[in-house]
Amino acid sequence: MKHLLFAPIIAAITLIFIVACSIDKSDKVIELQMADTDSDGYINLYDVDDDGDGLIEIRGIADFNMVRNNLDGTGMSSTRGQKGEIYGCGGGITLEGEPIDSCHGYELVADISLIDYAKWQPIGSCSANNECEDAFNAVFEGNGHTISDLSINIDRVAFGVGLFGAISPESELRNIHVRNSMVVFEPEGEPYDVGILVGHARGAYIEGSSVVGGDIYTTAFDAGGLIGDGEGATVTYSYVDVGIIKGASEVGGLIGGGASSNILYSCASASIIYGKEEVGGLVGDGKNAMIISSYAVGDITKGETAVGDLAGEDQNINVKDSYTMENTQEFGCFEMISMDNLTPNIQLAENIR
Ligand SMILES: [Ca+2]
Ligand SMILES: [Ca+2]
Ligand SMILES: [Ca+2]
Repeated sequence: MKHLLFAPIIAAITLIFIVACSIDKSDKVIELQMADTDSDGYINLYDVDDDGDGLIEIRGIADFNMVRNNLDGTGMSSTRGQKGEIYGCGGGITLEGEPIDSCHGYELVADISLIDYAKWQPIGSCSANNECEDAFNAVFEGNGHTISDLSINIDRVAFGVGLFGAISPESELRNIHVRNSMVVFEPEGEPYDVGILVGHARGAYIEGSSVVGGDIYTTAFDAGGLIGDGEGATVTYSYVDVGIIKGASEVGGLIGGGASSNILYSCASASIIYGKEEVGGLVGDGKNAMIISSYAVGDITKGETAVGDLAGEDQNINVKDSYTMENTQEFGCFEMISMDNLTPNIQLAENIR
């Protein structure tokens, strides 16, 4: 019975501790907001780029939605097509010691769930297959954070469908991890360019990113787990581990239309990839592509003509140290890349860029 005497005391101490912690926590938040981390004269509360690296911090879904308003990443805008807030853009220095005095993109500082968006509107678009004035045209650094529960269902013809619809050749997407996606895009007509991370990414650069868990059902040409149309794009250290990828033609695990693309240290795994023509485990159309140390996991491709476990169309393709593995059950891409001890060779990637 003696311990009962202590119960109210313990409860009181616990309560005091909880209250003290919450005061301490909110004090810390205020302290952080009042600080000027990059010493540029703007306290963090008003600085859109606290760390001064030229990338605007994205702290949650509201911020992420604003990316579509300023596709050049020069400011944080709540109005479509306007530059928006630029207070504190930059403030730090580049690796070369040059001062950074403007913003050129965004960076995630938290994981984001899109669970409340039953029909996500892709960021950036093309008005026709290759007319992409409204493409995202900046850097998006994911800092290893996840964007989960992406759901896209579009019933009109569009060009560029994905988390990002279309990105420009000058764009870079880095270290973004997309989890648990469903992309349905089956309109009447001739739609193009569907990928879970990005629909249209001709000539762009994508590094250290992944798509895990998800399906694509589309009647579009150029459909891929990571990128729909990645002609001339460079993809490094990225992987896809998904279920079904169904497209019209040029359908691939990593990239659908990947003519002249550079694929390095990357991997794709799907339960099935199918389309009519140019269907590949890694890339659908791999004409003139360069594939180095990259993999497709599984014997999973189905189509009528130009079907391959690694590449569908493989005219003039340049493949080094890349292969397919017929065991989707035992190993996914992440395990494959880990097992193979792929030493990150950023130097090589930068040379290619
Ligand atoms: Ca500052
Ligand atoms: Ca920043
Ligand atoms: Ca700043």
